[in-house]
Amino acid sequence: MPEDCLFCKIIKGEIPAQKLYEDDQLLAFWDIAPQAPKHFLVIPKKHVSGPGDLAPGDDSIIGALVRKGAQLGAEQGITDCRLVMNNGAEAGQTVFHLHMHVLGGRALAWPPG
Ligand code: IU
Repeated sequence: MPEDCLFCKIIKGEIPAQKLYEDDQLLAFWDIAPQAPKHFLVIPKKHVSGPGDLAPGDDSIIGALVRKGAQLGAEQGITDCRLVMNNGAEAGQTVFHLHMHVLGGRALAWPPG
């Protein structure tokens, strides 16, 4: 776990976040710069830098992440939502701790910019 990872610091409670859900494996919190009326992130507690850094043993984490993200979205009234992971800086990744965005509450354009 890198000392300077901001999401690891959120997990440890060293940086504040508006938490939506937490269990032993996952944490979900509202995005501080929402891009839609409802926008939260779901992250694994295990530090993985991004989708490209996943190992075969992490498959269950991703299953839980996607399933929980969709479930939380439905609970928040966005059954129709976008679940997205940016993989690498050119794809828009700015925090290098794996996270899935869950966005909804308005019509979302496709393709993204
Ligand atoms: P990205 O896919 O790496 O670009 O997404 C990172 C997101 O993390 C971005 O939407 C930020 O607004 C969000 N975020 C946050 O919600 N809380 C924080 O403390 C930090 C970033 I740092």
